[in-house]
Amino acid sequence: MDTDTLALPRTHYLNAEFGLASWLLTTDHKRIGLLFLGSISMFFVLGGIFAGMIRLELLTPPGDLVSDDTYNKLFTMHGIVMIFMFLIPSIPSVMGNFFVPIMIGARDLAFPRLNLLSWYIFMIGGCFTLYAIVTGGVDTGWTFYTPFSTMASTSNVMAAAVGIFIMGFSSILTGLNFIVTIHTMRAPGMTWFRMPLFLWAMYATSLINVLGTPVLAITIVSVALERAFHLGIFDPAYGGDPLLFQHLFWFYSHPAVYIMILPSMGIVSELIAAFSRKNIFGYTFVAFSSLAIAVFGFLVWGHHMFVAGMSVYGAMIFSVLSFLVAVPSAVKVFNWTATLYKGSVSYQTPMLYALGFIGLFTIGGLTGLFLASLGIDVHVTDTYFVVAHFHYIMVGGALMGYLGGLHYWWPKMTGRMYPDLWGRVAAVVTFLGFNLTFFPQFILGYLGMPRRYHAYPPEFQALNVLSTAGASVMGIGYLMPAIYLFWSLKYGPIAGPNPWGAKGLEWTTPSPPPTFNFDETPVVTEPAYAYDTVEKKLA
Ligand code: HEM
Ligand SMILES: [Cu+2]
Repeated sequence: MDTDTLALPRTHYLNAEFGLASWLLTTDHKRIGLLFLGSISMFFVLGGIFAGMIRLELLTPPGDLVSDDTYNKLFTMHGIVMIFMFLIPSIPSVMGNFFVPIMIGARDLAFPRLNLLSWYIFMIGGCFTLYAIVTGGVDTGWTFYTPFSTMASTSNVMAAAVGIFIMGFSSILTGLNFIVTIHTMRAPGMTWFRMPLFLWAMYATSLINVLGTPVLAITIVSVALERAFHLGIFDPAYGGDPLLFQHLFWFYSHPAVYIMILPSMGIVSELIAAFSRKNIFGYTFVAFSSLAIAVFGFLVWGHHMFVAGMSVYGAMIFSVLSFLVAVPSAVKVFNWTATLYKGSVSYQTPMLYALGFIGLFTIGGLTGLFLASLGIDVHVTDTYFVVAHFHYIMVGGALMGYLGGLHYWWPKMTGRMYPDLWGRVAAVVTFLGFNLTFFPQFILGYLGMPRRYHAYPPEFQALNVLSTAGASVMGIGYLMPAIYLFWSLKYGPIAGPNPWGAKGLEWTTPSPPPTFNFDETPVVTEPAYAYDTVEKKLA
C-alpha cells in the first residue's frame, strides 16, 4: 500500500501497522472487514463475468457463443459465486465486521481471533469452489438438485459442495460473534431500543446464519455420502426420496434469501433516517419486523416446491405462510415511506441507492406474492418470471443496499470522500440498467420462456436483446464506483468525522477510526435517530 496516501497526521487503524503480516494476522475487526471487502469484490467480478457470458449467449435465439454443456456450467457457477461467495457474506462480513462494534461503542467484536478465522475459513472454502471452476466447472445448477447431482452429473460437484460446506462455517462463526457482541458489549446507555436498526438487522441475520446454515451442511454431507457410497438417502431404488433433498435445501435456502436481504434493509433504515433527518417512523415495529422475518422465513420453504409433487393442502398452507412472511417486509417499506414524508430529504449518493432499493425491492416483493399464489406459480415456475423476481430482490434489493452502505460508510472507512456527482450518476445508471435488464424478463417468463436454456424460439429475441443491452448499462454502473472509489483513496478530499451530519456512534469517532475505535468508552443518552431533537434545539 502506498503509505503517503494515508499519512494523515494521526494514528488510525490503517496506519497503525504496516506490512502484509500486519493484515494477514490482524485481529482488528475493521481490517478484517477490509480483507472481506477485497475477497468478495473479486468474487463479484468473477460472478459478473459469468453473468455477462450468459447474457451474450442469450443475445441470439440459437445461442452461438457457447455449447449447451458450457451454458449449464455458466449459470451454475454464476449462481454459486454470486450467492455463496458474494451476497451471503457481503454486508455482514464487510460492514457488519467493520461497524457492529463501533455502532455499539465497543473496542472490537467479542471474539477477535475467531473473526480472523472466519475470513480464513471463507477463503479456504472459496478456493475449493474456485478449484471446481477451473477444473471444468459444475453443471447441476446452484441448487444441486438430486438425482442429477448425486447420480448423473460427471462435473466437479464434490469440490464445489465441499467449498460451500466450508464457507458455511464462516457464516456460523460470524453470526455467533455478532450475537455475543451485541448481547454483551454495548456501551453504557446503549439499550436494545436505542440500537441503530442496522444492528437489529445484523442480529436477526446472525440468528438465521446460526440456525439455518447447519441444515445446509447436513444437506451437503448427504449429497456427498450419496455420491460416494450410494447410501440411498435420495435414491428411490434404495428406498430414498429425491424430494427430501429439496426440502432440506430450501429449508436453508429460503431463509438464506433473508440473510441476503435483511442486512440491506438495515442499511436502508440508516440511510433513510440520515438523509431525511428524521427518526424512523415506528422504530420498534421496524426492529421487530427483522426478527419476525428471521422466524417466519423458516416456515415457507415449501413455496419452492409447489410443482414438485406436494399435496394440495400442503401447498395451500405454504401459500398462506408465504403471504404472512411478506407482512413484516411490507411494514418496513411502509415505515420508510412514512419517514420520508415531510422529512428534509437530501439526495446524496447513498440516499439514491436507498431509494432505488425501496422501489426495486417493492417490485421484487410484490412479484413474490404472485409466486406465492398457487395458480400463478404453476404457470410461471421455472420461467424467466422467477429469474426476474429473484434478481429484483437480490440485485435490485440486496446489492443496491450494499452499494448504498458502501458509499455511506466509505468516508468513515477510508478517511476520504469520493466525488458525489459521480456517485449519483453511477446510482442512476445502475438503476436504469437494472430495470432494462430484468423487467423484460417478467414478460419473457409470462410468455413462457423457460430458465436455464441456452437457446430459445425467435419470438423471444427482442426482449432478450433489451435485457442484454441493459446488462451492459448496468455493468458500466458497477464499473464507475470501482474507479472513483479507488481514485478517492489517493485524491479524495479528506473526510471529517461526520461528513453527512448523521447520528450514530460511528460518526463520533475520527475517520478513519483509531485501532480501538474510541479514545474513551462513549456513553449513550438518546435514541438512535434523535434528529428531531437536534433540529428542535437549533430552532
Ligand atoms: C448479486 C448479484 C446476483 C445474484 C445473487 C444472482 C443470482 C443468480 C442465481 C441464483 C441464478 C440462478 C442460476 C440457476 O438457475 O441455477 C442466476 C441466473 C442468472 N443471472 Fe444472476 N445474479 C446476480 C447478478 C446478475 C447480473 C448482474 C446479471 C446480468 C447482467 C445476471 C444475469 C443472470 C442470468 C441471465 C441468469 C440465467 C437465468 C437462467 O438461465 O435460469 N445476474 N443469477
Ligand atoms: Cu423462498
